[in-house]
Formats: sequence, structure tokens, C-alpha cells
Amino acid sequence: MYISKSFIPILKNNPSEAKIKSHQLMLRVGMIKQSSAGIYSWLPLGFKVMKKIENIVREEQNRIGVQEILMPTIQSSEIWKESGRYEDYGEEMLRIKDRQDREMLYGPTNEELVTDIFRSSIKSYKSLPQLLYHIQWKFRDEIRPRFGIMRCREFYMKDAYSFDISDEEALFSYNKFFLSYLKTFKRLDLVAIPMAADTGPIGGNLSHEFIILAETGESKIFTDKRIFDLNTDDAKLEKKSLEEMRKKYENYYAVTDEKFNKEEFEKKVSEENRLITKGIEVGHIFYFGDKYSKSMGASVDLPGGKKDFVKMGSYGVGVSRLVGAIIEAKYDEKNEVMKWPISIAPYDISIIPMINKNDNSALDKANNIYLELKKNKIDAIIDDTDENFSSKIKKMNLIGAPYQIIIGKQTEGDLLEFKEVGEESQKLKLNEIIKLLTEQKVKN
Ligand code: 5CA
Repeated sequence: MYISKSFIPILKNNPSEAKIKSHQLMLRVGMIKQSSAGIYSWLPLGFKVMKKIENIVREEQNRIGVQEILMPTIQSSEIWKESGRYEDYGEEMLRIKDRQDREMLYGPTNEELVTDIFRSSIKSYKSLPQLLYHIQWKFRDEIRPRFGIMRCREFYMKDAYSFDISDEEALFSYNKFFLSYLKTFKRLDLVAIPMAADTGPIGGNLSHEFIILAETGESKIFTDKRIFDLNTDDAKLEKKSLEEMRKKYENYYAVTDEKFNKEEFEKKVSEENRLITKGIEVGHIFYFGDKYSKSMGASVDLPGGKKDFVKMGSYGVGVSRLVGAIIEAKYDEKNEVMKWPISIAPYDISIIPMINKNDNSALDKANNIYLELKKNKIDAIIDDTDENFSSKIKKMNLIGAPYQIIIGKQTEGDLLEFKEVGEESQKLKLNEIIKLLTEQKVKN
């Protein structure tokens, strides 16, 4: 991409309405544009990052055997009346009437709709488990939308649903998602901690929020620091192994404020291991047994001829929120430097030529490098404008490609000034840069 042709509307200064750094950067660098309170358009840079996050989330869902579907955003009120949530959901639900005066709504979540899909086709325990997911826009008429896309009204979510024959099997499904979430967030270069949490309007009595630490987060958390040292390396996609993995995490105290108990915290966690801080909820998983299957009549035939209601769970990832959460974790606000993890960066590398009047040699060189990178599937952004060098650097630091090639005084022959953002620059040949980036991309 050439800066001169791009739609990346960068602002000179931080927008005053943004209170947290992710919101500041996203507006500053033109990733999003507000269209009304809590509703945003995604511009090329923001959209590109979100799509890459979506893809990682999708790959990790597929890896544990969840099947992708796509349900609509607009739902009929009837199924919500069956479950009893039409009234319970309250003002957060956007209610709409169609021309026949039928009550419709913009889905805030999909337990009812997916249960309706399930019950129309699956009749026997032999077809279980069923694991389904979709990635779709949701609408919640939040009373106080804030912090840009972090708490907005229209947002992009991956929501998955599991259907099982028994509690035991359902917990196996729950644990698969537990592991899958840890792996997903790790690929996004985030440390997300599973914390015991309240279930709110979704229901049930088992639930974990996946939280990343951030001063600007809205969730207050109480945890044992040692939970940060755990990993999932030895977990296999088998019942026993997954149980052990979850136990390993649950051994350490980690709760959100709704579940906080001071006495228990102080008893279980020695003083030097206590951490009380704030975080951002990027995922949330729930087990609620037959809450929806019973009220909506979703049952299957059991082996002995009897019938029973299926046991269900639901599993959400805030795909659009993750864009902001990653910025909160990675953006150096003081120096105005963003470094996206290579797995989701809008561009792999930026090329910054120092262009002098009446001399096109730096731009020509930059162009050739750009084409060579493209041939090698490395996505570069090149600043072909005639702005001064320091504003070019500033701009690229905000856009946040994790690597830079600077073509200026330091460039001698085929040795290029190459820099990983935040590190010292070094002199490398183009083929060495290609090799390094290709390795990084494969690894991530
Ligand atoms: N049906 C369940 C699981 S699929 C559900 O809706 N869970 S949830 O309410 O916890 O939402 C899942 C994730 O969506 C949250 O963890 C959060 O990351 C994201 N999310 C929820 N509300 C908002 C919002 N107002 N703005 C941005 N992201 C949100």
C-alpha cells in the first residue's frame, strides 16, 4: 500500500474525546469512525486488524472441532418469549417492529436462536456432541457506551454453543473451549487469565471470564500472581488432560469483583503473591445445563429409549473489543509508538524513504523493495509522500507495522537500515530481511 493512495486519515493530535489510549490511537490513526453513540464504521486499517484477529479466533475454533455457521442479526421475539428472556433482558435489547407489526429484535446474543436451530434437526444422542459457532455483529443498548469500541453498542463477537448428552460430556466441551481460549489469546500475544465470574443474563452457575491486565480495564480483579506462570503446553484434547489443565488454573485464586471474598483471598494467597488490579474482559464462557433446552423443548432420545433435555454452554470472544485490548497492551502512549504483533499487524513492515527534491533515487529504491517484498508475500506500506522525514517516522510509528526499512543517509549499496520497532536498527540485505520476516510470520 502506498500512503498517497491509502485511506488512512491520520490526525495531527490526540482527539480530546478519547479517554483511554486504545480509543485515542484508533481515532488518531483512522481505524474507526464513530457514526452515532457506541456505533462505529471500521476504516481500512482497523478493519484489516479486526479481520486478522477474527481469522485466528476462527482457526482456533476449527482446531477443537467447532463447526462454523452464520445466524442473522435480526431475530424474532417469539423464541425469546419461549425462553423467558424477552422480558428479562430489559432495556439493553434493541426491539424493532416490522411492517406487519411483528416484534423483532437485533440479537444481543444467540442462545435462543441456536437452540431453535438445534432442536429442529437433532433428535438423538448419537449426533452429540454438537459444537457450533458464528462470528457476527451484536447489538446491546448499553446505558453508557464508552472507550470507543471497548464498550460500544454494536460490536463483533464470536459466539459458540455446545450441546451434550450429560453434565460430564458438557464439561468436556466447556474445557475444550477453556483450552482453546488460552491458545487463541496467546497467538494474539496476550496473557489472558481465566477468572471465576458471574453469569449475569446468560445464566448458569459455572463461568470464567478471560481477562488481560490493563489499568484502563473495567473489571476489577483479585488474583494470585503465580497464575501468570502457567501454560497449556502439556494439555491434550482429552477429557482427563483437560480436566487437569483447568484444575491447574483453578488452583490459584483468580476472581472478578463480583466473586471476590476478602477472607478467602487472604487465606489462600500469601501477601507477596496477591495482585489487585484491573483488566479487560476479552472472552467469557458459561455452562448453564438445561436452562434453554428445557424451556424451549430441545431434547434427544437417550440409549434406553427415554428422552432428556440437552446440556448446553456458550462461549464468547469479543473480536472487535480485542482490537482495543491489544492496543491497551502494546501501545507506548508516551512515545506514540504502536507495535502490532506480527500475527495481526495491518502491515508487516513499513518502508520510509527520505525523499529529496529533484532526486527520486530513494523513492525508486523503496519501490523496488516494495515489489520484492510483495513477491515474497510480505505486506508492506510505503510512504511515497513528500512530507519531511520526522513526520513520516511519526506516522509509521502510529500505524504500527512491527518492522521498518528506512532509506536515507545510512543506506549504503545493498545494505538497508532495518529496524524492529522499539529495538536498535541494524544493517541488513533485503534477502536477509525477507528471511527474517518470513520466519516470524510462520512462527506466529
Ligand atoms: N452468549 C454469551 C457467550 S457467547 C455472551 O454473550 N457472553 S458475553 O456477554 O460475555 O459477551 C462475550 C464477549 O463479548 C465479552 O467477553 C466481551 O469481550 C464482548 N462484549 C460484550 N459486551 C460488549 C460491548 N458492549 N462492547 C464490546 N464488546 C463487548
